[in-house]
Amino acid sequence: MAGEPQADCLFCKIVAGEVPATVVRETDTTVAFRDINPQAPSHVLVIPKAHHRDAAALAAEAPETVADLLREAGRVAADERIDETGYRVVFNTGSGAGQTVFHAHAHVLGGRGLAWPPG
Ligand code: DGP
Repeated sequence: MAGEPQADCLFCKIVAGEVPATVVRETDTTVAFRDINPQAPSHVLVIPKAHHRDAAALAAEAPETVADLLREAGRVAADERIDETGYRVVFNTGSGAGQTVFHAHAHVLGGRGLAWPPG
């Protein structure tokens, strides 16, 4: 069922505390933790605690949580002090776009120049 924890999902295991992560923020509906393979000096993932396979599924299945996620992305940026220089919020959606973990997550990236268009 949409939103239920999935036994084979890495990010559900991080939410459950079964896989360690460096958590920087947490709310009733979201967790933010440092990416294990940072692509910028500041690289934090913000995820819904409930399992949804990608951003589009999250928006369809739990639209109120999209607002929570984006609010937390902004708070992460402020905490990381990348809000004044500029930062990027990225939802890789589908394997062709680089999604490797199929539990919705926003990448919050900053602390260096960010080229456009992205690769
Ligand atoms: P994506 O490729 O968009 O699905 O992003 C998945 C991100 O998850 C990727 O940047 C690396 C990160 N990641 C993968 N495994 C772990 C892990 O065990 N811990 C943490 N903190 N991040 C992970």
